[in-house]
Amino acid sequence: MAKKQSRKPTAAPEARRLKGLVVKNTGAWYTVLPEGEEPGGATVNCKIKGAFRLKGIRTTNPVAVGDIVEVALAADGSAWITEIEPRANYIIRRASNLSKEASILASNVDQALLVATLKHPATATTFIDRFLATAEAYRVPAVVVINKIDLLTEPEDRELLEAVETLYTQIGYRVVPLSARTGEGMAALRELLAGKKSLFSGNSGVGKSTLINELIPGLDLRTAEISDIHDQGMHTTTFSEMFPLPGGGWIIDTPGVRGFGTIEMNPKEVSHYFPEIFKAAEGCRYGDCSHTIEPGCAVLDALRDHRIAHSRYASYMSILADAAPDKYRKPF
Ligand SMILES: Nc1nc2c(ncn2[C@@H]2O[C@H](COP(=O)(O)OP(=O)(O)OP(=O)(O)O)[C@@H](O)[C@H]2O)c(=O)[nH]1
Ligand SMILES: [Mg+2]
Ligand SMILES: [Zn+2]
Repeated sequence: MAKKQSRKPTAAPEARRLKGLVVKNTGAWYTVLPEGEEPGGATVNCKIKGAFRLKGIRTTNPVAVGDIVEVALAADGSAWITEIEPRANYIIRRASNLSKEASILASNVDQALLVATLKHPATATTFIDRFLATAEAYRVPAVVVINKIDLLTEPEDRELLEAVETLYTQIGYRVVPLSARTGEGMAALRELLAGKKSLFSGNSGVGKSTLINELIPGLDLRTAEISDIHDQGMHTTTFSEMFPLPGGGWIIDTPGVRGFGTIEMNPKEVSHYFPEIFKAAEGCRYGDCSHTIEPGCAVLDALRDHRIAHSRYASYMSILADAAPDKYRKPF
């Protein structure tokens, strides 16, 4: 006897799934650009479900701008990130040297640009070096952008700019001095960014959002004058967001940061993230030389001969002291 085909009860609507790129992180929710959608096209706002953890590190944002994620769309219109694809790379920053909490600035980037200024505000060299060392640790190519060169009107300002340029260029970093205000140097920046996914990071008030407004016509990111009293930015940008560049490529604007606590590093590794110190260390008498007090230390020799800059060595010591506070002391 033929079995009578019973009609299936209407199943609860299956959650639809999609894959996409996280282009914005407000802390409360994430904006995802679905695969196949043009950059700048329609996006989906998502929450997260489940525990996403990086091995051994507590992060304030388990999902980061730049992540490729899987999203489940429910019938009621809500959307959840359910999975993150393995990241090609990422950059993490600890809120401070003592803090255990870290945040992922962005993932899957081609390069990380540190936007610095020599005046209004003046970026500390330790801040630059901590950023560069972190980028080295994550093998993300880093570039030093020096904005607001229109303010460098005094001869001694120009000398400082030249010294900073020479210092970082000699180590092997690309340095791009420019002014978002006058447009000087902007062509070099455009060339550097074309077709790439670039993270913009730096202190508050250095002009990250202003630069991005210049690069993307029609974009009107909020910017703000720096405080006269403290000569510091006002923390105008409050979340990370990725914008498509006309002609291809992406830029990630991030909130300005005060300090740059490096990720926990093994004290033995710290010198690996200072290319010129690492290179000089080949000549040290002892293989496990910490370059602090050892006899026959080629790094200390180079420091004495000014082949290694004091500011860089001070930054090295400061990260080393973070890595092993009971063994090493901060230089300042
Ligand atoms: N003189 C001069 N001022 C600039 C230049 N670029 C930006 N500024 C000014 O610097 C101030 C801060 O710029 P923002 O773009 O808000 O800085 P930001 O880095 O995005 O700051 P946060 O979002 O707080 O991290 C604004 O008043 C800008 O007009 C420049 O090249 N020259
Ligand atoms: Mg900003
Ligand atoms: Zn040494």
